[in-house]
Amino acid sequence: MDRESILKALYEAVVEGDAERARSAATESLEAGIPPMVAIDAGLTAGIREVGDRFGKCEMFLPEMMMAAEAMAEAIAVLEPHLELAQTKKKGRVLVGTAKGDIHDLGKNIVIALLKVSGYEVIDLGRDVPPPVFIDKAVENKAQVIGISGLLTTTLPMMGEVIEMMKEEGVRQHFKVIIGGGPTSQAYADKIGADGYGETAQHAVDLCDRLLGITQAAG
Ligand code: B12
Repeated sequence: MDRESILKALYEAVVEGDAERARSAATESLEAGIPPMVAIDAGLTAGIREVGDRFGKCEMFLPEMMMAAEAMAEAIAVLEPHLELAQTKKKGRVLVGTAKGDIHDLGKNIVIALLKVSGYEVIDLGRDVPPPVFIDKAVENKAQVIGISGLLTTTLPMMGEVIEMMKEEGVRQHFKVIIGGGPTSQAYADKIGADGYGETAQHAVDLCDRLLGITQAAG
């Protein structure tokens, strides 16, 4: 299969919620030399976005969305070990979790995978993370950056709550806070006083580099 057909197969496997096909298409994409991030972005993510659009239009329902998510996760598990380590020297420590009330974690996991291969030590707090846990774990692990992912409009205020709580506890100045995920934006980051917003996993890496003053020469 050529590159376009493989990317299409990844896309279709997610839309159809076919985990087996997703795994085999992921393996084929590796064999064809397609960079794993391209397979994730142009194949899998494109597919899951289509699923989200169809769900939004009531053309797909929750069980189908769950199967699509499972297919995507399975393919990512095949691709992730092949992401190229861009940097060996550790750049810093980042803590990442999904906001309280939100169980979406595919995007968060891609962010974590890319941060790791870009030289960051990452502490994964998982999903549905209450605001105090972000703060306690950041203090405990001496993280420099807290990354909060959120896909639900209803749970967005939880991001602002983390920042407010940090101020109350007098630790705001010790950590940079970055946000990302569907309903977030630079405007929202500004509104809640976050240090940055990233649209993609690559933006998350660029943001951390910028906030920690890391230049290309480092490493
Ligand atoms: C897959 C999915 C699910 C899966 C999640 C599985 C999982 N393990 O994650 C399941 C089926 C469980 C699910 C459940 C629900 N979902 Co849902 N889901 C989606 C879907 C289709 C895709 C999300 C996704 O994974 N995208 C792919 C990833 C790669 O993209 P991403 O998350 O945006 O991440 C990228 C960037 O945003 C960025 N990024 C992400 N995080 C961060 C963090 C930082 C710090 C930075 C810098 C960057 C960054 O980098 C990532 C990689 O590039 C979206 C549709 C959509 N268009 O988003 C709906 C969607 C998010 N879901 C929705 C809804 C309504 C629900 C449910 C409430 C449905 C229900 N009735 O139960 C539940 C919520 C349960 C809960 N409490 O959380 C709505 C949300 C509407 C809204 N605005 O609030 C959406 C938009 C669908 C729709 N069109 O209506 N869902």
